[in-house]
Amino acid sequence: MKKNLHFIFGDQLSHKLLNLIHFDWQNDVVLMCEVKEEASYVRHHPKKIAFIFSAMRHFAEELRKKGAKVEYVKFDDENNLGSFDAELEKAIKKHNPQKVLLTEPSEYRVWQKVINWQKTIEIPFEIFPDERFLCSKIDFRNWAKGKKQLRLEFFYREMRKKYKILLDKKMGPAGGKWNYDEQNRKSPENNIKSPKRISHKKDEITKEVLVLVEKHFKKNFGDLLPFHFAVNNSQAMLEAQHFIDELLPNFGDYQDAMFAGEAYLYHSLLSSYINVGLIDPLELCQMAEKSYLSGKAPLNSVEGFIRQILGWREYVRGIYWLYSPQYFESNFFNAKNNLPEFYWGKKTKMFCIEEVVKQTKENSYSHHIQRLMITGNFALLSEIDPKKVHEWYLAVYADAFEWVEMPNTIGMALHADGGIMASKPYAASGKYISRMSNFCDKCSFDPEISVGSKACPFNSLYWNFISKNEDKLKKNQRMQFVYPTWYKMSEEKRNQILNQAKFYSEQIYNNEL
Ligand code: FAD
Ligand code: DLZ
Ligand code: SF4
Repeated sequence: MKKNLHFIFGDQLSHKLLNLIHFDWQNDVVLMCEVKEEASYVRHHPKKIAFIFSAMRHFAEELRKKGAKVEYVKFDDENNLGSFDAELEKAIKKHNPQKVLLTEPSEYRVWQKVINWQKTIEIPFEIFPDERFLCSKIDFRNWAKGKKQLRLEFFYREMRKKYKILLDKKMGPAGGKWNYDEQNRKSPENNIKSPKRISHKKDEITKEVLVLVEKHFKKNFGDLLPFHFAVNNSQAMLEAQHFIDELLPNFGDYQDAMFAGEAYLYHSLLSSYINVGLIDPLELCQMAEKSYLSGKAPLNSVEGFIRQILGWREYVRGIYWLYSPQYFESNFFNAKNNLPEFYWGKKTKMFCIEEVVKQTKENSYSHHIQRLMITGNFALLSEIDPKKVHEWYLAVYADAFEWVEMPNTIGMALHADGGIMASKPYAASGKYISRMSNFCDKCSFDPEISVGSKACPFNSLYWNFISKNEDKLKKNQRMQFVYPTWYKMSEEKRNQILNQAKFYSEQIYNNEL
């Protein structure tokens, strides 16, 4: 009896993969490999590499326990050839399979490899859709067809109906509204303190991986230790249940809040687990819905959480595949600056940036509003080249895979796609940051001041951005109140602000801010 070879990538750690459903437990072989090419296409945070390698090794063990033969190539194996191409070729030579089976990779880069294998390798490939995603690429394309604007809200409503999540008896939205976002913008309170998070005991597999990562990746930005990540499905589900029971009730209220020293607030920290396959996104939405139906969590929290997963997560994946590869080149504002060194931990006087970068370095995590309104907003206002910003986000976060990171960075944070994803740029001055966080209380700059030595850099950079991009933004309906405010200022004031922005831009360029 001839065998098949199943190639499983590092973000496909799910027993529900369609190719595994076709697995012949008597004969077939699984190939998994830790390769230099994947571990270094950007300088990934050490925690991210440790998490992925440990989760891969645990998944391989689970498959072995179920009776599968697994060809697992460790990063420091002597004969590791360093790339998917070479390891696949080696495994084919060794096992002489009838066919190679795999689930479509999540990223365009790896998809190009698969296309190339089909052309150059003589044995047949069978490629399965990735059904962990709740909207297929074709369904998204069909939804997008003929639409002038691809707005999340309408896509999200379709997804709620398709999966019958949070619907009333008449198939309308539970509680009468589809979206409770306006209830999810509470400012932080002074004594905010979120519940303690679950930490997992490190087993021998994780300990071995930590030694390996320390040896090979210690020059990458980020702290390897302490390492708290779940590395298998049962640990990840413990975290999911803990989130649903202890944190979800407050998730909505504090979704947009930022607080110094509180990196996680009421966010779930589940993105990395969902993205690599340790948690099934639909199951998680159903757990959240159950919590609402049993009266444990309020609707604004549950709807807000489900919208992120059933809505945003699927929507950004749809956008990524609809517009790849041209999306990679988007640069609507023609931004060309380098990423300042303080994104890599060099000291800055701006407390908000310093705090978010510090949390990122320590945890390989930062919550959505910090990614969008602090590091993302600053990159937008200071005209940093989208490719450089994209590489930073892809490197530093444990949940970063290009299909989800790129639309969020290029589209949502930088508006570099010219408005495919967001109807207006998420540009904001220091006043927004002051309202949604306690960062400004700890900063030497003042969010109320735009000119002078105490002026918050976000303020003048914001108006500079508005002024410079007037031709691109003035006609935007959602910016209609911005330009009258700018022109209501005296010419002298406007010039002072623009000079201040010039001063700060030079400081940023010289890494002096
Ligand atoms: P929660 O706030 O608890 O949200 C619940 C879940 O919803 C998340 O686990 C995630 O699966 C999903 N979700 C929420 N927002 C989004 C979104 N905008 N897009 C897709 N899924 C979403 N998310 C990633 O998974 N990987 C990335 O590389 C990534 N890069 C980002 C870059 C930028 C510039 C921005 C603005 C956002 C990015 N996001 C990314 C989206 C979001 O910030 C993270 O999903 C979220 O912070 C993860 O933390 P959490 O699990 O605690 O999320
Ligand atoms: C992110 C990552 C890293 C750091 N290393 C590996 C690896 O060595 N082997 C592997 O199979 N996957 C790795 N990954 C995740 C892959 O980049 C991910 O599977 C692809 O992005 C799929 O498109
Ligand atoms: Fe950031 Fe400005 Fe507030 Fe300082 S004053 S924390 S730079 S927004």
